[in-house]
Amino acid sequence: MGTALLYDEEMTKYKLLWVDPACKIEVPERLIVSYEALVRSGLSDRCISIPAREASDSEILLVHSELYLEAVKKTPYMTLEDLKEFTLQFGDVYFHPNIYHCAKLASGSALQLVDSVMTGKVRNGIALVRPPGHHSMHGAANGFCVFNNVAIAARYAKQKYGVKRVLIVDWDIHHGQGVQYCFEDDPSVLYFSWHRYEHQNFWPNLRESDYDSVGKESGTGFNINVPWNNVGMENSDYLSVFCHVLLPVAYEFCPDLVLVCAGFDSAIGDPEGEMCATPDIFAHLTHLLMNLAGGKLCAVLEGGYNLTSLAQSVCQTVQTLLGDPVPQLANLRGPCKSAIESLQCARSAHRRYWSFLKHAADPPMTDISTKHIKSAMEEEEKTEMAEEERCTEGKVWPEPPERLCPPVCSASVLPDDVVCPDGLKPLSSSKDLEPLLVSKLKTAAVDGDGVTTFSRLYTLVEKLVANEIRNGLVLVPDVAAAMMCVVQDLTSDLVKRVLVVCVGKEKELDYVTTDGKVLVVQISSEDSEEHRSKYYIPVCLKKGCSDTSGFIQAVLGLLLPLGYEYNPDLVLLVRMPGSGVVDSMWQQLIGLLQGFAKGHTLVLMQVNEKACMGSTASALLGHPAPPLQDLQTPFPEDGDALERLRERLQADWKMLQTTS
Ligand code: X5A
Ligand code: ZN
Repeated sequence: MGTALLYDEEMTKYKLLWVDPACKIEVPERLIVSYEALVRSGLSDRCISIPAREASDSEILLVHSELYLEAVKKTPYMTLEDLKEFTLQFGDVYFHPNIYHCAKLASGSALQLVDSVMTGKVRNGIALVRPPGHHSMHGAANGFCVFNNVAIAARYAKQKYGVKRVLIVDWDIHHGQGVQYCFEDDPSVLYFSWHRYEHQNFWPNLRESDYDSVGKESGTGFNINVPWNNVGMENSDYLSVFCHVLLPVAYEFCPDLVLVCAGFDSAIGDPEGEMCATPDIFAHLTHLLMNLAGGKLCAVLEGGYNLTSLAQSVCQTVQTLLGDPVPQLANLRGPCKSAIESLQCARSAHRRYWSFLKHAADPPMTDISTKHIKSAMEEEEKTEMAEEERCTEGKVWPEPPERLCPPVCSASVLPDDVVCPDGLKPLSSSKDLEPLLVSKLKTAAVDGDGVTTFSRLYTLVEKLVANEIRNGLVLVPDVAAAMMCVVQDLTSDLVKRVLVVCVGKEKELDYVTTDGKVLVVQISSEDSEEHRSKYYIPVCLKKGCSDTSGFIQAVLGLLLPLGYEYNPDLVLLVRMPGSGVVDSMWQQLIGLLQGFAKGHTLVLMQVNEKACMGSTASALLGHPAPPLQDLQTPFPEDGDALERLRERLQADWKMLQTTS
């Protein structure tokens, strides 16, 4: 199962034919540089190339009015003067004799992509298209958009494949108001958008782009807006909104298909967005969506006007769709004040519709008078910034580092009598252990076989760290002892930071260091509050790990932000015997954890838990996790406890902040 790439040079063959400062950034080179970057990096060769096609009238009419379609149909025959005049009835858009043809190809490309994914020809894919789509409305072109490619694709997927729930994630820096209008009253399509807003002072300056537009009628709760009221948002701000707003709702919604309005004007250097998130953030945004809907993800290009930033961001997205390890993000310092306010507003606006947000705090003070003061303060913050720092043309950022795939994806250390799951490479060679460690193992009553296992485990850790192997699965007679060994003796001088995720009960975790070399997050039904420290974080769920609702909430709202801020070099995932964790949740956890430490995850399991070896192997090999279906309403006390824990930890871990 591969990744589809849709591209047709024809879509570079229209451009602005007159002077219009509002439209001059939407150039054919946007598509050319994006595609060329994929070719140059060798990524396009690794994708499955799918031909574009024109969308039919009836497909376009899934979203647009007959009147509008008939009007656009006439544009290829118009004179320059006619085109200019035709353009005038819409906002920030231009027409060209060839744009109708390109617009049909753009929508048709999105539909070809949906077909490829829904028929199982590919797992996921991207369509590089012009014109973009998310601003166009039922009867109007707008914001460089003619037909609403993604909205048409969503309706098409529902109609042709009987898809029940579609999630649309719009990470473009503009509000896709066309998509919002299309699905406002439709609970089968959940639309999420973040966008530069500046208290309605940024284009398209709509009141309905604010966080309180949550949808209408039966679609109430299925429209999520996160307005950015300041420029200069960074990686931390974007990830915080994913962890604390989008992902909880997306997992509760449980889509059958994910569509991405993949605009890259939200990246650094873009003259429209003026944001500061780096191109490698898109590797993470993509990765975080790849375990929803069983991996069925279709990305369709929208905006992106800094050609360098655009090309890099497209490459990051495609490389992630292909399953390459995601890059580490250093120095995430938590969301800025303005971002916290935005996400707090969005969370509180939606807490009555989504049980995973039920415990969100009240919105910060918002009456008209304070809004003005806030605006003024934010304005001041902006002007305080050095002019050259704000000037996007002058912005420079390092090129994202190369993402090297280790020669081996997944290796295993198993007892001799256990058959190795398909695709895993059994590790046979073992290294001589230090005598000190051997004697330590002996005193811990580890037998000869155990010593062999531990020496292989040591070899595996070394190879992970050396980037020779991406991840590993180890079956041991005693996970608690193995965990202690790995944490104490094996990793300390090899890796700077180890994130230990312990699933299930284990009381003796107090050997954890306080120097920050190890961060332990333990999810269980055991309350070990008295041992709590910055680097030892026990999460207590009433029904333990068997409660998938509580578990996924803890993973999204706690573990992910902690992991991002900690930025480990190795993730040690320990499955305590009898943890009760459900298979699909276990696979989701493994999938999500692979966003850390360049995918270097080491899974420790007890020999008698062979039954879940297959699903563990599948997740380690990068296969999408099955969706978490029919989630129960979480226990209120768990939500409360999680919220309290998060509040308490906010001082130490800024990525946990959800309130100002
Ligand atoms: C698709 C897209 C932006 C339009 C900006 C008009 N459109 N000022 O990014
Ligand atoms: Zn945009």
